[in-house]
Amino acid sequence: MSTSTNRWMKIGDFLLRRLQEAGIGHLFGVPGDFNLELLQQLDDAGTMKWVGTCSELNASYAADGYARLNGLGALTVTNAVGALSAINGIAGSYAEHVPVILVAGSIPLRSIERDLGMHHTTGDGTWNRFLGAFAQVTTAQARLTPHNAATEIDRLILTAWREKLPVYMELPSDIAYLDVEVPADPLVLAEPASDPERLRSCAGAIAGRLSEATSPAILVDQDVDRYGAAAQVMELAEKMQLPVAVTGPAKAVIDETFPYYAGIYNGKASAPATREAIEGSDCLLSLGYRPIDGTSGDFTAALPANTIRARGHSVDIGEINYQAVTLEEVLHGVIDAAPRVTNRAAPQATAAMPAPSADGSAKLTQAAYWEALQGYLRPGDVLLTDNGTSYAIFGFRLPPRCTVVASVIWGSIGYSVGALLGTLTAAPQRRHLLFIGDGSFQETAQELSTMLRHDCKPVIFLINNGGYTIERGYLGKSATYNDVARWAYAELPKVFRPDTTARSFVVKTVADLENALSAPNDSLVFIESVMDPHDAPAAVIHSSNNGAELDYGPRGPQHRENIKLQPAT
Ligand SMILES: Cc1ncc(C[n+]2csc(CCOP(=O)(O)OP(=O)(O)O)c2C)c(N)n1
Ligand SMILES: [Mg+2]
Repeated sequence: MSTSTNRWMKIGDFLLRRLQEAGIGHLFGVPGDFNLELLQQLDDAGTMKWVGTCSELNASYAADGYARLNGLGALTVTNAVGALSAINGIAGSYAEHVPVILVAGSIPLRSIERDLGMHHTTGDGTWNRFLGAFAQVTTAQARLTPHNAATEIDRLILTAWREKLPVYMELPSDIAYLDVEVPADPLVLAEPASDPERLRSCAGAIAGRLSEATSPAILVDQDVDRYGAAAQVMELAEKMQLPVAVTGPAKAVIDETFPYYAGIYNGKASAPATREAIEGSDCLLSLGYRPIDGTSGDFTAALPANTIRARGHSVDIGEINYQAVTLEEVLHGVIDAAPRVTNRAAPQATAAMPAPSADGSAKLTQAAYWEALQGYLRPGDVLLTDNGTSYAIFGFRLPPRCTVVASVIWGSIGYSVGALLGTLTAAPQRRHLLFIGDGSFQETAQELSTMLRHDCKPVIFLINNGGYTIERGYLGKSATYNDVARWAYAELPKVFRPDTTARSFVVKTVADLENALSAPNDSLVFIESVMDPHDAPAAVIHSSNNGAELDYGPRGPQHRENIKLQPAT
């Protein structure tokens, strides 16, 4: 062990201490007999807070939302039945580059060594199935033992933080109370320093290429947020007067009021000025860009030949691949090496949403809804969205210091409800707004009860349109398979917490909506807006229509007459 002084601690206590030293103040999850002993240690120590959730899936979403604002998140579940319920969320964290630590309280080591069949297993004497399952969707895994715990706990936490990916840790239930020798020093979350020569050459080459170009630009994807590099990107953009576009998953990573902010790049689905800034650039600095259908305008993205590709821990410039460089140090180096530019025009501001003429008594439409919500936003808000017509939030022009939490790549509906519990827990002083459809909400609705239990005060904007409208743009415009049961959504706060002070509204007109929006934020606000199943923002319909072509091909059923929702002509 590298530390000069060691001390003795129980394995479970050491794990909790390390999580806390890594900045994690809350543990989400569901108890079971294989993790109760760890929860008792948490209770006895009284340092970390327990946030029990209704389901492990929701705990995994909550830990993800928490990690997005806090830098790391954690949950604990019981063997297999809990872990496999959480695996969808963990895979989402993997796809979305979010560092989450899953502690699975597992069957005792004794049962493995003596071949004793246990509950919460497949009952066939196999012990490694779930480690194997999680190896597919985490960057590191371990089953703790008394002789590896001190090193494996540190390896997994540090790996999650450095890679910005989830990890899976099995804590067998019969070892949490065993004493082991552990380092006395706190865990330090730090990147290994870059190789000095590689760093100098790489930063010099980037600065050189950017300053030789006539129309250089920067493209930001979500890793810029994960690696905490947004402020540096803005500093570089300001120094060299470079337009900075972001991908959808990186919305709000660059402050949208920043003078060099150039909008959301998404291939041919971008605003023309944004597309020109990126595709017309003669030297593009791409930071973590991952082209998928939703970030490449369905594969119409065309980055310039002279594109520098920087990632968390490596950079590609022309033929040269730089290893042993970290994004933060590279950006520092480029800022230092680059000359200040003072004569380049700032990018054109992207147009704000058109204002529909709203008659207060008129039935609420999607157009009037999103226009009214644009005016509701405040600096510093945390905005969460799920899949569905609520994707319209990507068209918002955001005030300063807002954060957007969404799952554009993984896209598991219901994510945003669990994630909201996580963001509320991580940043209770901020205002949190959830934009969600009825179909998504029905997946994970019960976690609203945990928010009410802990007196959280989010504003929930739920669209009640009787089903999966975004899917109707692919197929089944009026099909019953796209319908959901009509719940009394606005009554749920009362169901989940009978003494609730939540303010609930059922909105049917523009005037109803304006009234609901004037409610103070001193309690949870739940705004259920009833809208037509065939009303959807044009951008959402276009994207669904394109998706159907990609998904089903030229012989698919989407070409039948009136089978999919289409833009009004
Ligand atoms: C776990 C999961 N199941 C199914 C889907 C497919 N899916 C994507 S969007 C969607 C419908 C969302 O409907 P709703 O939340 O009501 O939004 P709307 O478009 O009606 O506003 C479905 C079923 C998914 N993305 N994730
Ligand atoms: Mg819906």
